[in-house]
Amino acid sequence: MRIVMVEIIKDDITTLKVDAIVNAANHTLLGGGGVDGAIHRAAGPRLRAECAMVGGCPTGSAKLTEGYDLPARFVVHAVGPVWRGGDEGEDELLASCYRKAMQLAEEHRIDSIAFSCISTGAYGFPFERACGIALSEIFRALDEGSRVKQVYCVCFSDDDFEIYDRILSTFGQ
Ligand code: AR6
Repeated sequence: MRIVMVEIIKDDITTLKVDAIVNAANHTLLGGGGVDGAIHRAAGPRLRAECAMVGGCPTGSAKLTEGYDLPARFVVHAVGPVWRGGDEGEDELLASCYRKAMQLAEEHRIDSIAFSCISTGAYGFPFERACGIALSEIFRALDEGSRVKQVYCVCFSDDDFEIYDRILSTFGQ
C-alpha cells in the first residue's frame, strides 16, 4: 500500500523546501498582501516578471511558475474566492483551486506540495469550512492515484493550527 503523508504544520510557507508551495493569489497574479506579498518578497523580482507574462488567472483556478529565490522549486498561484456569505459558489470555487493545484502537481511531477490556507485571510472564507474543503479535495486527488507523496497544509497561527489539526482527525488521520 502506498503511504501518503498529509500533515498540518505551523510555519512561514516561504521557508519550506518542497517541490511546490501554493500561493493565495488574486486574479492579476501580480502580488498583493498576506502570503502573496511574502512569497513575492522572498522569490524576488523574477517571480513578478514571470507572473506578468502569465496574464492573470480566473477565480477557482491556478497557474504554475518557477520559485526563483525561494527554497521551493515551483509556486502554484491559486486564486480563491472572496467570501460573500456562502451563496455565490464560494465552496465550489475553493474546491476547484485545490483540484487544479493537485492537477498541476501531477503534470509537473511534483512529489511534495505545501498549501497555504487559501481565501482564509483577506478574502474572509470561514476557516473551519475552508479546512474541510481543502482536505476533501486533497484526499480525493490522492485516492484517485496522484503521484504526490507529501502534502503540507500550512497554518500561520497557533489557533489556525489547532483547528486544522482537529479537522484532519475527522478524516480518520
Ligand atoms: N506563510 C503561511 N501562511 C501565511 C503567511 C506566510 N508567510 N502569511 C499569511 N499567511 P491571505 P486570501 C496565511 O490574506 O485570504 C492578497 O493580498 C494567513 O494567515 O494571504 O486568499 C492577495 O494578493 C491566512 O490563513 O490570502 C489577494 O488579493 C492565509 O495565509 C488576497 O490577499 C491566506 O490569507 C487573497 O486573500
